[in-house]
Amino acid sequence: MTSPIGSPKKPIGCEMMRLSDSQLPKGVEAPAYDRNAVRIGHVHLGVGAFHRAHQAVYTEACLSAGDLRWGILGASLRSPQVADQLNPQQGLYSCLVREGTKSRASVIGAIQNVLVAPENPAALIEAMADKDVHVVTLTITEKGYHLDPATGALRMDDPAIAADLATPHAPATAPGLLVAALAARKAQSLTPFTALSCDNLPDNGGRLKQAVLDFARAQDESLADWIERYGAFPASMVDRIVPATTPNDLAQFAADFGVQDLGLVKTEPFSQWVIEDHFAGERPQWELAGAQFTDDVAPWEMAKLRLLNGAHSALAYLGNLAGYPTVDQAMANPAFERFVDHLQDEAESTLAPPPGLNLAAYRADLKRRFKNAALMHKTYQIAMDGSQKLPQRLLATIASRLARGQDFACLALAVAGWMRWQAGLDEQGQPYEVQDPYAAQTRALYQKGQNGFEKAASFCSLEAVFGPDLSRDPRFVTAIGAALDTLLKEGARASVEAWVQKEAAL
Ligand code: CS2
Repeated sequence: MTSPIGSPKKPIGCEMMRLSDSQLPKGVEAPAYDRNAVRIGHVHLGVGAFHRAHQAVYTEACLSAGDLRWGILGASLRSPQVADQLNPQQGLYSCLVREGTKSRASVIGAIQNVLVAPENPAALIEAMADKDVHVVTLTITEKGYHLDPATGALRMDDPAIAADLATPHAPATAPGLLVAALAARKAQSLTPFTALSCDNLPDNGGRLKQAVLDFARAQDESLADWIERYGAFPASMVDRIVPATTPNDLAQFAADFGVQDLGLVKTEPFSQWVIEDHFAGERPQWELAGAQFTDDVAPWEMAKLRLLNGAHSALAYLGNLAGYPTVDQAMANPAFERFVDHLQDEAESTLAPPPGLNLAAYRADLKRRFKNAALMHKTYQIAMDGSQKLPQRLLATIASRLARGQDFACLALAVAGWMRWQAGLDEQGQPYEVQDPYAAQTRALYQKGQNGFEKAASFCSLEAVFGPDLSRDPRFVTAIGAALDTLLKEGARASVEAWVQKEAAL
């Protein structure tokens, strides 16, 4: 259904019914297949908004096409929030696709049930060890892999991993849960499931494989050998902008459609999934919803991380500091739009796009997507976990440019924006929370040094983020120092505007 996004038509009473099989929003596309006949064939770890607007929508297309083997069992690895939202709605939720004044909702039925792993890890392990489950997808965010950024190996000294190794039957981490389920499959003489990472990381399949094999090897060599031989960890590139659902979104949906949907997700029309064609067994026909299967995901992933996510992180730090709460608001300042163009020029020069990827068209599309005001995508949301995001989004691009002797002025200002963000105080002196696993360390690093150069030098010593090469490269440290110094003296908006003016005068 297409309807203009209007103001609430009626106040929301507490008597409003929850979305359910018998209480569907009027005029909205809903599952036409028999949900009672659906079997669980796909487990997903990290059943947040992104999964619900992305992989679950692809799986929904398979169910709608009549292949009822692929119902999803969702799992939350931390909080019961999503289970509380979806289970009372029999797993149903609406996916609201918004652009400009247009909005189209559909009810997704692919998720059958949501488990909360910490409440009952054994139930989740048992579910993943079921013979009908062939695919486990994951969106556990960058930090969910517990890998050492320098060596790429599983961090055995990480407290969560150490705890799981001590109690392998009640694991809490994704590697621990996957290995326990794979061990249970081996014990039943089943084949492994395919473990498919859907996180924004280069070589996400390789990273997941490393985490799982390292964990398994620490426990049982023969189990690790079996996983290595028969398992599959395809890489994948996922792309869809899915801002966190807000209380306003929920209220607006209830007013527009007359039902309360606490599992609502909002997203954009664009969606892409490029998957390495390497599976251990059967898989859903996700191509029915447009997924692309390929031998080599890496160039797709690199283009997306450096062009989309790199620009996103730049807009998050510089835009938020400049006083723009959302991406589209930052993009409405022509200087920020121009700055993003230049940052993407710097990034594009480091890419070797795969056949089928037209970078000019992709970038034009990105501009439109970033300007989608209906999404209200918060810069603060994107700013989270920067220490985990910076390496693949901005730093690898800088390393490539340095290796060719090229400058990286825009990328440098973006990295300086991240450093400035770690202060936890905006340019008006208002505090905000820096949500990042390294927040305590980066705050301390920010306090060191009197000016931008000294502060940048102190940050660059953080090898877990910058890696040994950039950390010690004076060209890098000096360029970031100069950018941070300008940022501290002029502020984010003036720094971006001045940079654009200087560039235009060249
Ligand atoms: C964003 C991504 O929050 C972030 O870090 O850059 O979630 C981005 O919206 C997606 O990768 C788009 O596919």
